[in-house]
Amino acid sequence: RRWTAVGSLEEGFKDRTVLIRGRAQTIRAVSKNMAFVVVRDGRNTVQCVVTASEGVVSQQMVKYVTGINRESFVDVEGVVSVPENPIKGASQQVEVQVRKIYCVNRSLPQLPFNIEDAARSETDFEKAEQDGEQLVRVNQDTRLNNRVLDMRTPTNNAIFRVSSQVKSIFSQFLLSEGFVWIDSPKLIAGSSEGGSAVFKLDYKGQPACLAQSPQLHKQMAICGDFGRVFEIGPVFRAEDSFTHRHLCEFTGLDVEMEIKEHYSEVMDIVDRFFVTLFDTLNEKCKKELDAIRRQYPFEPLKYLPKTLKLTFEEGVQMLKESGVDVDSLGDLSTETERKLGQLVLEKYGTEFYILHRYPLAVRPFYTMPCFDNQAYSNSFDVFIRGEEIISGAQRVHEPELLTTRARACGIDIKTISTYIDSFRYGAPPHGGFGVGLERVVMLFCALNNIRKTSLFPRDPLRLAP
Ligand code: ATP
Ligand code: AMO
Repeated sequence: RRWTAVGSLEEGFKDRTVLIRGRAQTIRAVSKNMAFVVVRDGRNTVQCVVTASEGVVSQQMVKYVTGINRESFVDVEGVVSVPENPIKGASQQVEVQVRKIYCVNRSLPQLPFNIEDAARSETDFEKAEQDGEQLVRVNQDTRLNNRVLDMRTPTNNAIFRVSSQVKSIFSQFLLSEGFVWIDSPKLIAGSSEGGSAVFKLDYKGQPACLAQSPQLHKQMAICGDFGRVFEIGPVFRAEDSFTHRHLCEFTGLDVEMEIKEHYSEVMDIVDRFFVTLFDTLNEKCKKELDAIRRQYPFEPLKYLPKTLKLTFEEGVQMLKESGVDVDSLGDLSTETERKLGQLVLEKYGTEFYILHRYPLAVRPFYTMPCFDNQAYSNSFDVFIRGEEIISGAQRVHEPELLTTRARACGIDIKTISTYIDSFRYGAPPHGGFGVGLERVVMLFCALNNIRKTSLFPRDPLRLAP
């Protein structure tokens, strides 16, 4: 039997008999002789009309159709027709005049929420209010508690297709630049980043933790002479507070590479990768971005063909000139980062930029101090719409300095001794960076919460589904 995808149904199919499979999104009885079923297949929907007519469709069949539960899987055989008026509530502008319909698998009669309700935009709510109509709002917890249903909205379908593209473009770009795709362990003896945000566990009687990043092992792969490596993998952070941009588990896109002369070689990869990423997403994911925009409107990201680089000192200067009080050797708060994002946009016309030469005191122990001024470091953060998506740096490749720096940052040397030892047989100068996948998708699409771009988000209160 030949199956037709709902998304391909168009006027050219007029009078053809087609067989489609999808979910019964809505079922509406008009009379005992007529019912409408909107069938959804992925992101696309088509209106199917069931009309009782002698010898073709019985009244009994119309009754059967009205008894199908929403979200059940159905097979529909019917003839394509083109109505005179535009069809509201379906993506395809043709109808299917049903000849046969089978329920392949039933959904429960009561849904936690309707897919159309979960797919509404603010504009829909405003319009309904003007029309004196009452629409149902589906809150985030209800959605996340029933994530499988929530995934069925066109917006969510599109978000995770964009996310898939980001990983694909990332790996293709790096492979073409001679990087080797590695996998590092997630069960490790000591914390990777330091600090308290680490999940501790028992490893057959030994204390262990879940990797806070592939940091130590990606650097060890460089000591093993791979030259340039990258990884796509889970990153665990025992965050203990709620924000719109922190998860307890996220997907890290990590890069590490030998440096010949300067950490700008690493920033050059960031620049070229992200310009390629944004260009490709805008070109290849047009449909997905439009679908996301229909529910959550956003302006396309403003970026330059060559990424803007500012030093931390220049950033601090811009903030001070605009009247913001900042510590020139401290970290930037979330709010100050946002403010700087606005200032950069006004002055340089970009919402994507690199801020480098951070104060050493606010960076992890493995960060290389600046050669000309030890108060600063060969490090950088990268921002989209005023929020951080990347941290990166040149690393300390000299074992004695690395030990001193780790001790100074309060790290128990015993737990990272194999890491430090790997620098004792000659290590090349190197650097790299880590990107948070969920943040990139969230900020590229100007979404307001990282839980929207994580398929099954993990936060301090959520471990299921
Ligand atoms: P990274 O870990 O790469 O630095 P980040 O976005 O968590 O990424 P931080 O440097 O840790 O950035 O923090 C930047 C700012 O974000 C902090 O000054 C603080 O205001 C805020 N912040 C960080 N972590 C949390 C958290 N768990 N809860 C609330 N706010 C946080
Ligand atoms: P950092 O800790 O800055 O650096 O993490 C890198 C990037 O990961 C993302 N990120 C997060 N995303 C979601 N939830 C979180 N809790 C979270 N924390 C961080 C951000 C951040 O920019 N080893 C270094 C990278 C390196 O230097 O190579 C590191 O992990 O987008």
